Amino acid sequence: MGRGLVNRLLALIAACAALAVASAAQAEDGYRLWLRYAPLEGEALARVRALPLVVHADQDPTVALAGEELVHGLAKLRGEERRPGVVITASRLARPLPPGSLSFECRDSAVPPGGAFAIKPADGGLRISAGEPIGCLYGAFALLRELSLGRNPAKIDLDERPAMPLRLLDHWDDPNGYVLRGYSGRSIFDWWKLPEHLDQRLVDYARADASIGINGAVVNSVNASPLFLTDRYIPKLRRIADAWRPYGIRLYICARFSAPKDVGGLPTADPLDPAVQAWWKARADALYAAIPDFGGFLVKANSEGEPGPQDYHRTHAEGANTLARAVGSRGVVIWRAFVYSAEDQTDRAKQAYNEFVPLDGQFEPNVILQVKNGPVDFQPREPFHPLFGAMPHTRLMFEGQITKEYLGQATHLAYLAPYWKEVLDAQTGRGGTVAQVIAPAGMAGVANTGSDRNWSGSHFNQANWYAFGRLAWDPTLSSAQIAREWAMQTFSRERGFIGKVVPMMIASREAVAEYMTPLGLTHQMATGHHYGPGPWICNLKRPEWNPCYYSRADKGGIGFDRTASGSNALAQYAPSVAAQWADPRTIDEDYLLWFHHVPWDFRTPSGRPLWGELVYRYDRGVATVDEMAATWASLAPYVDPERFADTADFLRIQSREARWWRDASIAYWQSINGLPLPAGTRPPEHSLDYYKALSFPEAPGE
Ligand code: GCW
Repeated sequence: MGRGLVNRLLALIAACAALAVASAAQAEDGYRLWLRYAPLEGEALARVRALPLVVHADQDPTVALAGEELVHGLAKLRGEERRPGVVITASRLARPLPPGSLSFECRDSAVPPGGAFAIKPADGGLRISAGEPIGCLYGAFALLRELSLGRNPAKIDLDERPAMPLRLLDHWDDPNGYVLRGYSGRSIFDWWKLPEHLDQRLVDYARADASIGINGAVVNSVNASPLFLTDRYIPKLRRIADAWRPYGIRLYICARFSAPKDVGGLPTADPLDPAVQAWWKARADALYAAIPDFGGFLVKANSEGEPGPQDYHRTHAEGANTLARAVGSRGVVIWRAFVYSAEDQTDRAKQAYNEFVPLDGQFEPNVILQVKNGPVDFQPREPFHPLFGAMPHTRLMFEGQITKEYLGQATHLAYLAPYWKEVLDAQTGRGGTVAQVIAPAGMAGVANTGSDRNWSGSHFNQANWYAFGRLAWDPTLSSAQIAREWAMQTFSRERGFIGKVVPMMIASREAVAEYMTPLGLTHQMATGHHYGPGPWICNLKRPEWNPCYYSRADKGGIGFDRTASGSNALAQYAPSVAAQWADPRTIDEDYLLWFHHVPWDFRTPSGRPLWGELVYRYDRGVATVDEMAATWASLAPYVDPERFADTADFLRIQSREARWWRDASIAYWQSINGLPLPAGTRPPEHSLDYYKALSFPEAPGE
């Protein structure tokens, strides 16, 4: 081979390699989340090109990050390679800025602290002002979001402040990297390699959180290992806290209540024991010495076998207060209200209220009670938790589950903003909506992040992380608005895409509720994995772990009587709220079987008997999933091939499994009520025994 040919071949190989790198760089694997800043087009592009890059580089690391983000984001939106921009220092900012500049004022006493910001036209350009540097970072992300949505910079005029102080993610991650109820790979925290090695993913995570206003994360599971309270873990925690600080993310840990015994060498963990109190104080001091802005402790106590103050005949308040005094004004103790006992067999849905309402007023001021959205457990639909509004002297925080343990996990598409909004917007009848009740505290979401390249197990599950942050920032945002901004930033701004994908997202959660647990049924998932149907399960050692406990299905009817003739859980709600749900003939049907046991031939408002209505709802859920799959198929022209195919595959799984849910459930109800299927109904594909015999050793477990 002649030298010329060899050279040409080498050049060709190099060119191919370069192309491969370029296309790998373009690969849409979901890692960039909603922060893709895809190039604008047409007028929007021209307008953003006209904005000069002028960035005020303060000494503060958060302001520097805000500047970086703007430089990076604007360059991307302009379709340019990354450019440094024009950086002017704090001292030079006093000089007049070039007209049309984009500038920061991050210590503006006219703007309140705590993340608030304003973006206003100034000197022919725009100024982001904030009371504290973190407000500038939020402002930078907000500006980039507005521009990404195609907004005209000349018309941007924002004045925002977060609706609540704590906007947290709770990670149910174990020290060995296992994520409880995690469906997106392993933990993002690699405790084994920390503190020396900090994975870049943890920085990218903090940036994504900051972009939606999240300001704290609890790094370990509520079923807590005491390891996190040992000296050995302090440098690991510090390394993360240092990396997160510029993004405004405070680090919290779950504290195992028995830690004084487990790792403290004490004979007891009795919260009233002075040695135990001194131990907690010393632990808090050690944490604050390493991490001055440490957020505090989250505690799951006396719940599902976790240790707690009741092991020593102390109340939850006595337990919480011991930790709260140790932390003092430096942080908070978030105490979970998710308790239900094996002994109390009245109604699981009533137990948290019964346990905590009598303690109202007994908690230290830095204790916050964290209450799940509904009284049972993150089901596809639950009425709001009766504790909201019932403890006027205690700060209550909302706990939602982003990870979708009971809503199809990684594969089923369910956009959760409508779900959370249903609760946040609910009138408690005791001083406002749930969103108003929690405003002095905040919201925590059980995170869906993991080591998967796309972070959340599926591309659409990213929308739930996004929506959670946005709602904690502003619960008055509509589900559609959040879906729209997420989809535009994550996939495509094209009208043809947005006009179809947003309604598809909005319908998705209702579809899941209908093919899994229609008409207010609850907890019909199989034991362990909580993914597929198991309505027949009735032999678990704790009655309230059994689906049959919740359905109360028998020959005579179905549903849980929570009225005065039953458990009377209804009485835990304010009279105005209880009145809406008291009568099975007038209740919103979505809650019918949550509150009422009704005969199979009960006439529903639709005119159909209950059995017919139930089957109708299962079918409608299945049909909606089929429509979602068809909608997605029509969106191929707008979406990159990787993410298009991933989503199409998952929708195929969801279509098949929606039928599984419907068929297995109907087969089981029929075995109980002995009724024929309503005319024209497709019979279940298999026998009940077939569904009962299915087992899934490969499913993510508990
Ligand atoms: O949703 C249920 C889960 C448990 C979990 C518990 C809780 C951390 O099935 O795995 O345990 O709730 O919230 O404490």
